[in-house]
Amino acid sequence: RPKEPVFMVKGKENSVFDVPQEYLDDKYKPIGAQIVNRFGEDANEKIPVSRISLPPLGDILELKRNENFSLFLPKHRRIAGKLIDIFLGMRNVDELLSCAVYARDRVNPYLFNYCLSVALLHRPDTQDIDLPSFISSFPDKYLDSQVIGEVREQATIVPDGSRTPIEIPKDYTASDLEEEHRLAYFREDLGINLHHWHWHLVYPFEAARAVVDKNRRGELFYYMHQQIIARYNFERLCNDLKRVDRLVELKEPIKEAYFPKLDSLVSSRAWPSRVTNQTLSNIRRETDQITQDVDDVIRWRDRILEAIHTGSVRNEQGQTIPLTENEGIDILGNMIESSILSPNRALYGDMHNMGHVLISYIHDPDHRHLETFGVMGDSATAMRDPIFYRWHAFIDYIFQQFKNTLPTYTPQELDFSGVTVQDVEIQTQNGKPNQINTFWQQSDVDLSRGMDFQPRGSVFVRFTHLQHRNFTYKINVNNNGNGNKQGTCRIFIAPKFDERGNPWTYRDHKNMFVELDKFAVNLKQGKNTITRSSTESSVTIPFERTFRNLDNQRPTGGDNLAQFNFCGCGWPQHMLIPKGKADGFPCQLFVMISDYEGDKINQTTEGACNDAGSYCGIKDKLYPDRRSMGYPFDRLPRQGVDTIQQFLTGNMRVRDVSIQFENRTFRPREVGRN
Ligand code: CUO
Repeated sequence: RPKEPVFMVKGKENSVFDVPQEYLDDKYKPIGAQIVNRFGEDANEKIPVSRISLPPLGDILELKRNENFSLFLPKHRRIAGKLIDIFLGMRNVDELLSCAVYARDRVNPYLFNYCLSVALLHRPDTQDIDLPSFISSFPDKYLDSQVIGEVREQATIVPDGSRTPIEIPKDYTASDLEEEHRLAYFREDLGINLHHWHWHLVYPFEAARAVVDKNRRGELFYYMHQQIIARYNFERLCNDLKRVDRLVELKEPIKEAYFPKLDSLVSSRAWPSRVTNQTLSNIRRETDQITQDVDDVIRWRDRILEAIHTGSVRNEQGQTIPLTENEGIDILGNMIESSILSPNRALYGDMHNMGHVLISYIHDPDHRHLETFGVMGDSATAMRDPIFYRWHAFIDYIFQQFKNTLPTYTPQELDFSGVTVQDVEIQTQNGKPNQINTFWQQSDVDLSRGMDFQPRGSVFVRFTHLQHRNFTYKINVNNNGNGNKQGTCRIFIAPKFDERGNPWTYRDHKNMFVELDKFAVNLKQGKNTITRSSTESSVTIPFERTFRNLDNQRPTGGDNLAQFNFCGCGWPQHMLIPKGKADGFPCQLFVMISDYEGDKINQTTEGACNDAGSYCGIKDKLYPDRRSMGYPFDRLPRQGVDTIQQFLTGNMRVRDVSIQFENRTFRPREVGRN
């Protein structure tokens, strides 16, 4: 049973809450004192919990403590919304603590953790409270169930100080007989799954309006997932697989199988698997209060496509809202996902979310086997499954349909008069120019916060992940204008050839460009040399932040803590660069300096977490770039442009680079150790 700490109190890991007797669950009331004694043995502090008038939890308790919890299920979303409101409604931190302690012992642990996390992210008075890393609260959502068993065994038998890291095998969910398994290192990467969970925590689609309605959140839903598909396709080409097929025939058998080999510590049940060639069915599951036909999804798709091709949507009042060049994509993002900001959920439905639900119940659509949902039903686990990418490729196709209706960018719009990118080079210490080196690396993560065992102490697991050598971009820019200029440097990378080994046409190539970095530059008159390290990327967060789980990993100073929670969102730095190939994978690096006049947002981002803004935005701020997300690759090319070379204006440059993969595993970094 996970222990999901109610609050992480810095330096107070050996503390217990002094819980008022009436807060205890009925079954524990008679033995309340014994419980306190048992868990208080090695406590060095009892944290007082004030008595407040306790809120009725009502139907929040309908989700039993040993069930699984999914935000994609309308019933679960509804009760989550209620619990978040309860937590947000507490008048001060003291009341919140008291309420959380009371709810903790009654409410489903996943539901509790999610709602408290959302509340802590959004309450002004909890900005300095640290959210524990989700992997240390719920390791069962990320790790092979056999490893969890070994962790428990080691924690019980081996004294703290003599424990050695437990190694997670690199290939545990399938063998190479399954060609999709070539991508397991990407799909099952801990950092990627943590990013995805965190993104959806920061951008919930249902909660109080003030929580959901963040700047351009619909557009960011489109762009962050478009980039996931671009990155996945890039990895597929590196592994001799073609781009992912979108899931377009919803009534045909699905050939991709997936056996997650995860056990839920909360339900003590295995996450369901999917065998090959299963077919989606209509869902009738009374306990989950859900009835959903596959045909509904098809109808929603057609209505959404109609809106795209007529250029407007109909809202609930019957008014017509145009899908404009700038805001249309944001409306569509909210409509397709859907979020409570959708202009009309009755008409355009809940397409993307219900796709997750239909797929996640494919093995037991009418609950006759009493099975819960598969990994597609949870944002913490969905990216493990190959079907995730087929579903999101379908979703992205619809967004692209809209983008294809927009006017193309003219050379005048794209250009930055007087500014010429002369050259760009990738430099690695002691390495070949324009070559990026990738390899395997092992790292250790402490799981002890999510496991309830005596005696306490750290238990590390060791996992193997992709990694690359840090490198530097060196960009030579000429500013022939009068005086200094400000620009935004936009760096992308894409494979040079398609899956047949042919050069791309621009129409396809543009969707393959993966954002690597974006940053403001000051250009003095004349020649400029810009150098930028790969570790500064605007899409990633450092390894330590993805896996932050010990206090010594935290940034120092109270001011930084507010940023810290939000900043758990970010693509993991170790996955910035796709795997490449042993004999070098040919790519094209793209650099553009756009005119800051067209990019700028008047705001300060001082003190706010702003280092993973490209996929995550910036906490409590506007999205830090005025252009459409994905610019300049978000639209069809102008007439006459068939290749990336023809697309370029003077302020852009493309350079051939290669990603060289070395099939070697480097020794562990000791993450989270003193
Ligand atoms: Cu992130 Cu489908 O939205 O999982």
